[in-house]
Amino acid sequence: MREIIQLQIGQCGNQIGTKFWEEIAQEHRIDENGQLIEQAHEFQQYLDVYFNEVNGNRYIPRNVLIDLEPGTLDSVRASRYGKLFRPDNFVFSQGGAGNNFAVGHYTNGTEILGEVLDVIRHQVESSDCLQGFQLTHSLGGGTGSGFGTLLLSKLQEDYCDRIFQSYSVFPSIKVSDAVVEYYNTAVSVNHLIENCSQCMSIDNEALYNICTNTLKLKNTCYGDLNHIISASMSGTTCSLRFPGQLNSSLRKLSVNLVPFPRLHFFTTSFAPLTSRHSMQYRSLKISEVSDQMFDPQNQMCAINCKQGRYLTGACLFRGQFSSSEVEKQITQYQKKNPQNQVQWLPNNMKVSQCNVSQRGVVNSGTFVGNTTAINEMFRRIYNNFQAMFKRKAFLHWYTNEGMDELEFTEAGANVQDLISEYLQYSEINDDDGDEQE
Ligand SMILES: Nc1nc2c(ncn2[C@@H]2O[C@H](COP(=O)(O)OP(=O)(O)OP(=O)(O)O)[C@@H](O)[C@H]2O)c(=O)[nH]1
Ligand SMILES: [Mg+2]
Repeated sequence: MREIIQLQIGQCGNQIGTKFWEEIAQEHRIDENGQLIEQAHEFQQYLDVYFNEVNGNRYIPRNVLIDLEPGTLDSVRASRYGKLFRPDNFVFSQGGAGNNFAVGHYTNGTEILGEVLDVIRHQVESSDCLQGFQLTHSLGGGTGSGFGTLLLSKLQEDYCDRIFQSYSVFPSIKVSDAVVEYYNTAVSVNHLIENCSQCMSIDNEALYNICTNTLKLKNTCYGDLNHIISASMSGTTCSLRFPGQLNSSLRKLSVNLVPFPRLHFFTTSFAPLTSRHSMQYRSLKISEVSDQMFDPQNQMCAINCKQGRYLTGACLFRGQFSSSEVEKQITQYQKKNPQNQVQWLPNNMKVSQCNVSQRGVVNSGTFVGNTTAINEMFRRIYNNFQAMFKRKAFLHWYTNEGMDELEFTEAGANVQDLISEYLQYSEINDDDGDEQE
């Protein structure tokens, strides 16, 4: 089979990673002890993409849970699905990275690197035909960002022909309190540009806005944000876990979505959005699902997609839709919004369908978009990074750990280049492309 190994790193990475496993275990009818609660071909045909079968009847996640402090992993172990994970796959140390990329990447992180690589190697060796790695982490703290990118670069050395997909949580001043988060983020993005094949960019700023403006929640907490993230992760991984032709592997997803190697940062959206404690009482029509999927307010990056163009996109509908209806919706959307598509990539939006519904909703949709509008999120990161860096504020915390100031300069320049590249493709229209030939 085509196995995926999931790596969850740091507090955020472990919290969203654990929610993801809860969600997909339920979709595949696996209980918290790893036993099947309902047997049916449609639920279990591709179980071995994410789960290892042990003793013939137990299914356990193929993942590694990593942190530089024990607290979050203790909570995962104590949670309802804690027993599902293989105890040997928890790797942690003491002390944490204290919101400092350099500690996760250059000092404390290096101490557990060998052990983590051993656990991963064991997983790789017991795989039949590994397709790649899926990483969950935040970019604002020290462990998910620093150790996460250290691990990515080591894995790239050993498994360079595999696909590396990350679910990376970008910081927002609305939900965090560390001043240096934009430093950690910019230096991490520098690595993600080079070492990641596809980055599902999850922006806490957008999630916070969804919770307060759309869902009208008071006192939004991480549980509320993570509920939305896990719904979208279930959606974006659906084509890998259930039968279907389109985007059925990480590699196909990359080939369909990444027209230029550096431009692999995607925004996702999910419809219908619901809060943790509410249910969707009404089943949405396909036109409603598709309208919501393309609505800027449903995007998980704080950007306005109407201000950019889609280079590529993948729409996945789940529920009881006919495939002709599904195709029609997307063709209509593209015809109505030509200014938001690049015209020089024909057939750039792929549509797929899965009959197994997402938990709690009959009909739903997930959209993964590669839009030039994402430059807006990178501009926010760059501006916040640069405001501190030009004054060298807080820099000593990083250089004291052996990090070179030059890495900051390079990271800033690389993020700036990325912004320019997105803007460049946003501006090319059809005629320009033809004239150059
Ligand atoms: N959406 C979401 N964001 C989170 C969560 N936990 C932390 N964050 C965000 O992640 C960033 C902080 O990173 P953490 O994941 O706590 O840090 P870490 O990777 O454990 O690294 P250190 O604790 O610094 O060693 C901030 O931007 C937080 O807002 C979570 O459960 N969900
Ligand atoms: Mg932490």
